Amino acid sequence: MRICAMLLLVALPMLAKSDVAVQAWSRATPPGASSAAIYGLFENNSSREMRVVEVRFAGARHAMIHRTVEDEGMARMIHGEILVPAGKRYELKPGGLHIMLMGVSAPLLQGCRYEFQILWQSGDATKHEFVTGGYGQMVYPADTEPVGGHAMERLCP
Ligand SMILES: [Cu+2]
Repeated sequence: MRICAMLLLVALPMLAKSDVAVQAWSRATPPGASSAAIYGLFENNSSREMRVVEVRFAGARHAMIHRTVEDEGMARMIHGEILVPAGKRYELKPGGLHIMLMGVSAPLLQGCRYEFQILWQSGDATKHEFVTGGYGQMVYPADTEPVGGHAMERLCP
């Protein structure tokens, strides 16, 4: 019991309440796919600029911030940055800025919610969730039918 209380005291300051509301989403991944992308709307409700330093997702080896650019008619990805001005919105969407998940260990399932973490330049670490739409999802999957009968409310591993 004493150990639990101590752990709680240590863990609490690490996950701050986020000043940035994140409505994140992704696509289901086909079996064998090793990468995925997170998109979504970032809304900064604070009076300071918020910059993402790192994204962590337990289901992937590594997460990077990418921007898709058109280069002589070919789409390619370069390093990007998530910088949300104070009081402003910032959107990550297909064909533009995204969080790239590399080394995805298990397929992302349609109609699931997954937890991930953001480390901010301010020093805050915040916890968020993304929801998964279908393979060709282009916008936030508000009305996605869960595959396999499990509810959208289900938190996936
Ligand atoms: Cu990418």
